[in-house]
Amino acid sequence: MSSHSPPNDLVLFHYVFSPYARRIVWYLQLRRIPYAQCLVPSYMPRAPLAELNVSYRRIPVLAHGREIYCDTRLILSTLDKLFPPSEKYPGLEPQTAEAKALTKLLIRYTGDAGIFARGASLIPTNMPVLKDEKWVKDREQFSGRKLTIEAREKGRPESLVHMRDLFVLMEHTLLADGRQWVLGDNPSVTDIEAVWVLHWMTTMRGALGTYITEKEFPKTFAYVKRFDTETKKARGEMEKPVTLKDDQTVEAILRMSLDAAVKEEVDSSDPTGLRKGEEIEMWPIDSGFSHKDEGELVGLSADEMIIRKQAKGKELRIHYPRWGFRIARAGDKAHL
Ligand SMILES: N[C@@H](CCC(=O)N[C@@H](CS)C(=O)NCC(=O)O)C(=O)O
Repeated sequence: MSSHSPPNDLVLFHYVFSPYARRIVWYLQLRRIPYAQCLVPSYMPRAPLAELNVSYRRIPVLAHGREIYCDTRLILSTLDKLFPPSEKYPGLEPQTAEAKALTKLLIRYTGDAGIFARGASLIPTNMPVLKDEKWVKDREQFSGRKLTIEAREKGRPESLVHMRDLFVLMEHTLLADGRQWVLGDNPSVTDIEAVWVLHWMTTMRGALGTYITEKEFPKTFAYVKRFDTETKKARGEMEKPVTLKDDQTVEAILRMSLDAAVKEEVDSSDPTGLRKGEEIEMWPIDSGFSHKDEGELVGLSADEMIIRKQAKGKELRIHYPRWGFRIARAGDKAHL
């Protein structure tokens, strides 16, 4: 294997302090799935993604060969399909119907119901990143809101109260009986959905102030530490990710194949009425919405939309989930 051949054809675009990206890094570690990574800046522009003609601006993004997957929920479900549980790659999927439902609802709660956004508003105002004008401008464009220090300070009490709700949920329900992991004896993807915001908040000095403490939430703080130890142990037991430079990343991805297992099917009963081969635009609804990917619609189901694009004369396919995203005919102003 040359150093430019990503293990398992996987390249993860991320930056190390992205809480969303950690969800994927932990998943790959806990399952011992080797991968390559391309470390990108924490704000735009991101040259290798631009060269690949990917407009989506959020992190992480996962390339599997020339298939580009956006959004952690779609990335996780795709990895589940690509790597069914085996001795080599132990499974993390919840098994019972209740556990599957809990897992889905946890990400709706932490992601869509705003716990992550509350966390972002709790980044202490003395953090260097909030003094970096480029970063602040970038995030204002990303969220569509002004990010002044005064507004952040003013919003802090409300955000702390909302954040506390997550700690109460963990301490007094999911971990109340003293269990090690949400589903019992072993870590699962349900723990990733439960822990990611907790981990981010408890490891960021000053984020929680004196309102949310280890003294009041001992089981929850111990759980986060246990998860951290477990993922570090897993990391030590697997191949280190291969880190590719920007040009190596673009070259490696364009040299790999499209995945023959990806079906180009457009559901004819889809309520949008869109048809295969139409030129469409797709974009996220909640943040990063000014970056739209345009291309030929080749796949549409209740869970996923797929377009075909060209990058440097090569075809690639970009995959978005349906949840939290919008799709429309290119140039159709009616949806704006
Ligand atoms: N729903 C998305 C959210 C991803 C997200 O918001 N990521 C943050 C980083 S943690 C981001 O992209 N921030 C703006 C940026 O890095 O450009 C997912 O599940 O992947």
